[in-house]
Amino acid sequence: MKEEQRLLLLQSSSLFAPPEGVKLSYGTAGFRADASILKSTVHRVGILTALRSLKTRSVVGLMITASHNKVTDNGVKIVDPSGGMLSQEWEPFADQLANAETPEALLSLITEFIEKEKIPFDGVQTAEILLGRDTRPSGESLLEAAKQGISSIFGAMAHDLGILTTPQLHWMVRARNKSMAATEPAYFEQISSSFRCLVELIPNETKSNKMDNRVVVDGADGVGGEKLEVLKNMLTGLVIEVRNTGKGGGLLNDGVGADYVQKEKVVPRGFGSNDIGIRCASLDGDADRIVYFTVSDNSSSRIDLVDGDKMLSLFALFIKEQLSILTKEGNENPNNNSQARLGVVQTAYANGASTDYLKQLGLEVIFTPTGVKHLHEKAAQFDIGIYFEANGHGTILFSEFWLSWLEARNNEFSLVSEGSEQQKAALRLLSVSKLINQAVGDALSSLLLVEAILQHKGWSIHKWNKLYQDLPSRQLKVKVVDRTAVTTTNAETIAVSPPGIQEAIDAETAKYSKGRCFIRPSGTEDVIRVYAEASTQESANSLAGSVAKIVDRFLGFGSSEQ
Ligand code: NG1
Ligand code: ZN
Repeated sequence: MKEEQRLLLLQSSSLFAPPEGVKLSYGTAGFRADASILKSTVHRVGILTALRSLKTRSVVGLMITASHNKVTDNGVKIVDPSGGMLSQEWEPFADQLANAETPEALLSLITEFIEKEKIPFDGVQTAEILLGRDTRPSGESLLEAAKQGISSIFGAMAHDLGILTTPQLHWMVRARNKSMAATEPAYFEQISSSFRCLVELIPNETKSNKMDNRVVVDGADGVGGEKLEVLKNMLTGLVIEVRNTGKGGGLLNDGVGADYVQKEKVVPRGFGSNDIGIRCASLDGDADRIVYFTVSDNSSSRIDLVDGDKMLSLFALFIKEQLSILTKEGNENPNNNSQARLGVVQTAYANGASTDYLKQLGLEVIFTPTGVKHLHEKAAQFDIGIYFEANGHGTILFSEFWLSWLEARNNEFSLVSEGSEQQKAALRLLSVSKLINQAVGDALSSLLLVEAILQHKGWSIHKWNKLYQDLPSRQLKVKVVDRTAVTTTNAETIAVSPPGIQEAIDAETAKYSKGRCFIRPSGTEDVIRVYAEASTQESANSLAGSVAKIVDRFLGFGSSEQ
């Protein structure tokens, strides 16, 4: 490393002292903590992002957000050139950088890493980084720290794209590396025009149904509400009312948002008895998750939840139907024998009834550990891979190979059977691949896909919700002395350590009809999570409660909380 470069790094880093006595770790959601202690971490992630760009010789992204966490928290994560999350191999280095105690220690780590990873660091190669942040008040000064980190690497350039949803930034990084327009207008144009195509392709039988085309969306008082206000004006045939847009003085994620609605199963702020019967949805603070709900008839504060598993089921059903139209017999074309490999990916938190439903549709269902990077990686192995976490984070991935095949089929149809049912199915699938974010889960594109499919099928939210009935479930968290004492296997469904705990859980679970229960250490909070399902709500509660006590007995302080 050249002397000027060393001096620049030392000088820049000396302005950002790390917090004392705090060890941060780059988890599934990047670094997350109280915003007041994050400046040095974000500065160092700025440096790391520049190195990532040099190493990959591509444009990468840096997003400042803490998603569904409270407004005083913030976080930072890196977007890889594909538009996905930072490669897991670099995560340990991110931890080391964040926790280096002095500028000198930081510099020597960087020097070693550059050598080990053979990062081109000759000043010839340039680095380019797209920056985004959510609406948190701390975002602006943290973004400044990121810029200073980036500019402490010679030849690194940052483009500040301002306030964005997390999926918008991922989408733009992906687009940039494919030499496509990587702007917000281009994003809105792509998702609104593909939505329009899907609506134009609605079968005449359902078009004549007087479909309820209104949806009310809780924007979590965050960036998603703000962006949806823009997007909604670009759509026809769908009326979106946005509440909790962040403009009315409401506090981000405070009694609002997808995480709150899904976990608490109550209405978000601003919703109540006037909304009974209306189709509602809730975004999280950075708009990468969405759940649907209706206000319950019995109590205006309770909801009937339509979660990520049901979205996955609706999407899988629609895609399967379109694929079977596309590959209908009677077409003698030899190119027509390429059956798409369709796979669905879930985690152990998926409601058991959803898994049964998907299997009954004849689909291949695969389980991975929690965290979208695991689901995404699996889904990418299929021609069409659909993944969702129960909490509403997920998307549909189409392989480049299969999309080229589909484009070619569509071109053939244009020549020989323009306007045929098969061509319409091909066009619908092509539109889905453009509407649904190919980089990460995206609440705005998932919202439009749900709306398009419901209109296509002429279904109400109630009809959709009846695809299957959720098994009653209960999630608890238990504070323990050391959560790393729990290790798991089999997509986190079996606890390998501490010894004896799985046997105790099994013995308890066996007492319940349709009982299923597992524990795992959270990746984002200092707790052990307990998940239980059973045939009634009382028994799910009781099973979760008993297993929480087991966890407490093996590992705890003697206190468990919800
Ligand atoms: P942890 O804290 O590891 O359970 C939570 C969610 C994940 C994921 C991450 C954020 C549950 C049970 N877990 O992870 O699904 O969204 O936060 O990346 O909802
Ligand atoms: Zn989020």
